[in-house]
Amino acid sequence: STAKAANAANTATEQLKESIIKHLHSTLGTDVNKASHQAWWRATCAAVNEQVYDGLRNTQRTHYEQDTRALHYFSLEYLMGRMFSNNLHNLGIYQNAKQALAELGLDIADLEQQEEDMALGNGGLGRLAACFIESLATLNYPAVGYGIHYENGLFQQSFQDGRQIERPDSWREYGNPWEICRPESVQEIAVYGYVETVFDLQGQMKKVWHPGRIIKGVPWDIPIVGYDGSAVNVLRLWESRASDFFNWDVFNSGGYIDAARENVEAENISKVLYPNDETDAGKELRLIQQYFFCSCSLKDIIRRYKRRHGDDWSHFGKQVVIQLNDTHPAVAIPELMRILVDRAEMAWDDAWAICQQVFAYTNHTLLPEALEKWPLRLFEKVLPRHIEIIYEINRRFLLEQVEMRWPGDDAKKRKLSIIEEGHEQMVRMGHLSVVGSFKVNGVAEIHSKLVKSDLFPEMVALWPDKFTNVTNGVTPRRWLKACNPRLATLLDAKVGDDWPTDLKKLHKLADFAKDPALQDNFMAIKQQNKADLAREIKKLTRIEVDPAALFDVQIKRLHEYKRQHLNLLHILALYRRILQNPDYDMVPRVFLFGAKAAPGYKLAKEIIYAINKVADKINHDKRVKNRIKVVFMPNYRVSLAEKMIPAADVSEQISTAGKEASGTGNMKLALNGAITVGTLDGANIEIAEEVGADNIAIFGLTVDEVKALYESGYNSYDYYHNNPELKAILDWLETDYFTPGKPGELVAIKRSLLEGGDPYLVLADFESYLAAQQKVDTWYRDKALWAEKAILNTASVGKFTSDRSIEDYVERVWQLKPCRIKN
Ligand code: 26W
Repeated sequence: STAKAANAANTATEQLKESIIKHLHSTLGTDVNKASHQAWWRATCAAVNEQVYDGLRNTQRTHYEQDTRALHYFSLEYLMGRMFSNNLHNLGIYQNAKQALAELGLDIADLEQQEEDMALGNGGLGRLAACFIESLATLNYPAVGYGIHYENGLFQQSFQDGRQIERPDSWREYGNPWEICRPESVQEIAVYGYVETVFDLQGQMKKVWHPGRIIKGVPWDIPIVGYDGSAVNVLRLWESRASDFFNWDVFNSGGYIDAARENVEAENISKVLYPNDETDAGKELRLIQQYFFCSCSLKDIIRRYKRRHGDDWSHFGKQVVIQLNDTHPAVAIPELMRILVDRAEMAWDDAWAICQQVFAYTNHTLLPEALEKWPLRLFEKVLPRHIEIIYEINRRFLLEQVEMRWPGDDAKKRKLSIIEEGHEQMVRMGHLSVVGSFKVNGVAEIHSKLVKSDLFPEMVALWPDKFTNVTNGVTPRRWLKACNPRLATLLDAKVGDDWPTDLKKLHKLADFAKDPALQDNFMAIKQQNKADLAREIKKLTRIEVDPAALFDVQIKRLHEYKRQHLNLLHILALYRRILQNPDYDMVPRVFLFGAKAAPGYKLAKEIIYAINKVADKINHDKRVKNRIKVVFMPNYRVSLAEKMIPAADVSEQISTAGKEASGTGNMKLALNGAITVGTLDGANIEIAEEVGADNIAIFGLTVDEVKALYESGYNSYDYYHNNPELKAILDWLETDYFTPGKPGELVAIKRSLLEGGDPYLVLADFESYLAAQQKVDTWYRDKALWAEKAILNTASVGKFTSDRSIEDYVERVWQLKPCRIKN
């Protein structure tokens, strides 16, 4: 039977080879003798797509025949990264493709690098959506992801003299082999205009929306391949276009130039992803983006439903569930109400009952500046009918729920109203989402608790069962099997090759954590991954690092609450100790950063600049004798994360307790054998529970201690004056030591930590952070001890597969059944 298997593999490899050559000729129009890596990559994608499309057709046919209940994931962001190696792995043909390409004289790694990242997201929230749709396909759940087909994804980052420069990301300038345009499923949506009140023949009052503009939505489908012969679902992304029909009268009235201008405006809607992470931009175009894709997607869902059930709405809530990825798509709630009440002429109560069966909402952040609020005037201008519907939702909510529960309590009504009163009235999208949904979840245990206690306590009093937790997860297919093939091969041998779909199996590894043979293998793999990354670092930054040093990694969006500047203060403390004591004994460390700052976030950009300037000084200081290297990797993105994570020894998860909803990078790094230095925040708490206190370096104030400190009146100057080392390094930043001839260039950090009041308690956690780092240094000196801890991290984090998150959603929220795909 091994001979049979080898034969089958040979055939698969031969067939792939033939198909690649066929596509090189007939799809790419080129020849083996002159094809570039780009052409070979495209030909290989086309060959792979033959199998992807078979799975896609089978899946769609099976779902249609069985009329399955399906999940519809609504998200403004999908951070997919590259699709090539994941599609190959999930189809089970990676080794065949590698072999086929080798026989054609090509290295599969060279082809992989040809693909632009699909970076249609900012950070955690967008990457979570990508992991979830992959797990949904793997677990055979009927599901569609809906979003926007941005022409430009998250900006590309480079550094000029240490400062962040942004360039547009035109990821599909030369086309993208993974997407299929579906002109047959175009939708039209309306914005602006006014609402007229009319009476029909029976004297019934009706609202008629006369739109100001019509926009066309063109769907692009990205097939999402499940692992190991399971479903192929779709991610459907909408591109905006000017609607030809509507503009006819503008043309006819001689307004050719005006019509052309309007075309540009319509096409602007899907032009660019807003690069803000955790700050609400509050811009008109952003609201239109949200409405555009929600409306297109709802119409698409309803079209598919009607194909089966016609005008009978009674099964809609049984067939359709919609998950709102944060409040960004919350406008879907009044839009479905509009469709049901105004278009389908349903009674309000019946329509509302359907909405409440259909929507569920995930909260991803508690930061006040990230909670979306729209100025009521703006909302009214863009969506005049929807604001009326929101008023009515709010009126009934305040009357039937709030007044019933707290009679005569106006303060409660003010606090709970979907419309915030004040100098400028605002629409609170969080409130709308909670009122309109049947379930609300946070993304880690602690975060879900805080959603209930701090964000929506009264809503919990009204509807205790509405609130739940689903701890985030990551797909082990991308974040272990594909990105760390050496470790994946070792795991296949040690625990069996079904760990990618049954990640708890990794726990078998724990029995061998003290076994010197396994320790040697495990650490040799880490060493090779570090050598690979060292080469990449050299290529990208010209900086030489020693793969034998400890690799300390902080990769995530740049934000004060994530405290990259706390990491910087640690680096400065070590550097200063070396200058004061040339023989200062420390394990050599390479500090690696990867982070993009929102283009308008001044202090975040100053932190990048400071890290780059300090890096430059330290990396060139002979006295350091390579005990410290600091590298800020440019243009951090999914494909770079895939190179950094397998090479990490230490994972920096150092947010102020209570601020990081979950984190998912923490899970990826631990899975690949990195040891976490972290606060008791987000999923760190659950990671600590899984790996055990000996295998993680926890430091800093807890959520309760943070609250108590704020309440008692936090004064960061106390820490500055009481800790001479801390004072010295903060004062250092004000000199011209790191920016010769330009004193004060790095003062922004010191200012925010002192005059600015240190809102994220960096100085309060400094001492405890340094102690945790000292502990890590001590651990690392004992090779066997470190290996054991690293192995136990990989062995213990099976809980954090996104397959488990999806099963939790299915059980607690979605109530779906898996659907076996028939060939
Ligand atoms: C309106 C502007 C805006 C844009 C994006 C506000 C907020 C966001 C996201 C909610 C930010 C985000 O990505 N949050 C992260 O979500 C991850 C997935 O649940 C969590 O792991 C992170 O802790 C959380 O910061």
